[in-house]
Amino acid sequence: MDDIHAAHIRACHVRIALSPRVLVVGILNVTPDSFADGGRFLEPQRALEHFEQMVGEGADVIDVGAESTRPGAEAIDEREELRRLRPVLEVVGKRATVPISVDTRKAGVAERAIDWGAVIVNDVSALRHDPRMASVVARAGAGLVLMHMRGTPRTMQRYCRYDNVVEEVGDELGARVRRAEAAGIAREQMILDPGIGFAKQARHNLALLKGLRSLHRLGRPLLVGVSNKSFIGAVTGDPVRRRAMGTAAAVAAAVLGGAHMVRVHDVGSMRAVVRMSASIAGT
Ligand code: HH2
Repeated sequence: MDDIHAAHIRACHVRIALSPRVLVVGILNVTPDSFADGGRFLEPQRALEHFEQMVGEGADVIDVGAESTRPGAEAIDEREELRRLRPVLEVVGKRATVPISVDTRKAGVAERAIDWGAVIVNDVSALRHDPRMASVVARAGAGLVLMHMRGTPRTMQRYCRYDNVVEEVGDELGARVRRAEAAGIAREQMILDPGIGFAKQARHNLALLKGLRSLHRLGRPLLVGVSNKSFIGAVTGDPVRRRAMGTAAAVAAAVLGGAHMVRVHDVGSMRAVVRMSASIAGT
């Protein structure tokens, strides 16, 4: 990696972490099987069009993922993950006007994605999956999303036992922050995420949204991903294609609860929800 790219990476994620605005992270899933948009953007041309559309709609960051992490999902190997990411990241990576994050648990994928232009690694395993991930992130100086989960996407729903979910998620995230720090990653690089839908039942997700502000004790920006998730269907009875209104309410709750970034599929609509709820929160 050259010095200019390294400086660009640092500048991007520092700017993100210090932003006074609530940021909208647009989701781009180049997968055949994601729960909400699987198969829609697997074809590179369609993925690139969707990328540009989200930029046009005001996305502040775009999170590109090639492996579904929905409950029960089977893992894919590194070659396949890179095969899906490459045609998108090679085109937009260094030319995009917004920072790109890569949603991966694999160090080899993160490394290539950073070479192609990603500035943030969104690791839903919070460094538990790949022992090499911490050194890749530390060396690149990239941003790092540490998300709360127990087990793996395939097994996580076996581990939904909590006495006090808000406190336990906070404590477990705190432990991941310390682990990352011990591996040479600066706190300034980290963004924390309570992992809505990961090793949680609907009532845990609702409690986390209600109690979100208490995670400010960890001292890092909070990213929250509620978009179209099944806890919304559990409350409203809506199938995944009809969860826009439930998503809007959950995004508003996250913003009013102190989220710094929200991860959404529909950038255009949710940007308005973020602006409105952030204006109310700021008054
Ligand atoms: N949710 C999903 C995937 N990655 N990363 C973070 N940091 N936070 C989240 O809440 C989160 C995430 C699941 O959503 P999606 O990417 O739409 O689905 P799939 O995993 O099926 O591709």
